[in-house]
Amino acid sequence: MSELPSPEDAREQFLKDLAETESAAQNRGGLLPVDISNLQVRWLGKKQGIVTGLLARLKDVPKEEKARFGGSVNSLKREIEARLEALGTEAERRAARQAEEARAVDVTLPARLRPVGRLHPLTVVRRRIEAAFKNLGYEVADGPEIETDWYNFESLNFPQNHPARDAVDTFFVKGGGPGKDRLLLRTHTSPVQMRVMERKRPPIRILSPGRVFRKDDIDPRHSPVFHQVEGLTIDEGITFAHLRGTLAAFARSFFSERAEVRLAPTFFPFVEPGVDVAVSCVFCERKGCRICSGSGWIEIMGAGMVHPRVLEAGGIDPERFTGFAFGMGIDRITMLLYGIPDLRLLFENDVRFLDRVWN
Ligand code: 2NL
Repeated sequence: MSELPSPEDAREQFLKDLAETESAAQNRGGLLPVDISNLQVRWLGKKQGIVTGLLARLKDVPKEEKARFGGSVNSLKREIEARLEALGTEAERRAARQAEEARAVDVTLPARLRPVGRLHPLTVVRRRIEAAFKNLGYEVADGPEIETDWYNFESLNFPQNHPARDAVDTFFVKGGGPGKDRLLLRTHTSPVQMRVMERKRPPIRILSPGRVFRKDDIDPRHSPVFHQVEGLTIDEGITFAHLRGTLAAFARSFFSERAEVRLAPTFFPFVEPGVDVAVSCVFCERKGCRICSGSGWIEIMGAGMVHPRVLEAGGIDPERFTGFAFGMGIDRITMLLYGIPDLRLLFENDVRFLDRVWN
């Protein structure tokens, strides 16, 4: 207690303390509430406050000085309270203004650029295929990825013992019924076309792009998830010539004005006859190169005249109507067009791959 100053010295000290606090606060724009509360604790605090200490010493002051000493300390206390009160109000306002300014938007700042996404190469190719067929009058149709055995196999004339029906090739899903009602992940998009046949009378011209599933081990050319586009045309008087003309028109619009198609007989359960479709190599114009393995031709799809039993399963009279269908793998065509060496790049979603410009 003995180190306490006289009320007069205390007043000088307070003014000095205040001046120092103010000058320290200058680079923050002035006194803030925290400075005021620090001063309050230092000078008026109940435990360590200097003025509080002076008041406590009143009892030790000789009788004849008590009145003068007490008066001085009290007036010092009121002066400090008044100063801190006024400065406190100012500090509160200053703090509120600073918070407001911190929230304000600086319209002169450059905009934060959002990274721009791109279309996936499979999307680019699918849309180009769709565009080519839309020009020929086709409409895009959609359907479920979980299908029944009926729509995926039975109605499409796949025999009971066809290898595609084997659990080795197909993902079966729990919860379906027995036989035709068994549930599975579609192995091609043909079921979409079966469903269209059921509800729509010819003429039918549809395209069914989509994700399909086979139980394959993953390697540079295989994936359990891949993509397909199938197409279907049904009307009175549709012949194999329409099939050939349509696929040739597609090849010219999708690959090159000079592209030619070559058909070779093959077997698919849902068509008769069936053909493998090759396009003249767009890279070497049939001279033979690395991409077409020197043959000048690239196999891009399968096709054929819709089997009468498939028309019948779709509720369409095969005596009156005929049709053709085709199917191609989007992934393979995408890899071919862009020189993508590994199918897995299409599914891993590595931004260094996706950020390339695909068009
Ligand atoms: C291929 C072969 C093909 C079909 C798909 C089809 C669909 C119906 C009826 C008849 Cl609803 N056929 N689709 C026909 C022949 C071949 O695809 O290699 N796809 C990647």
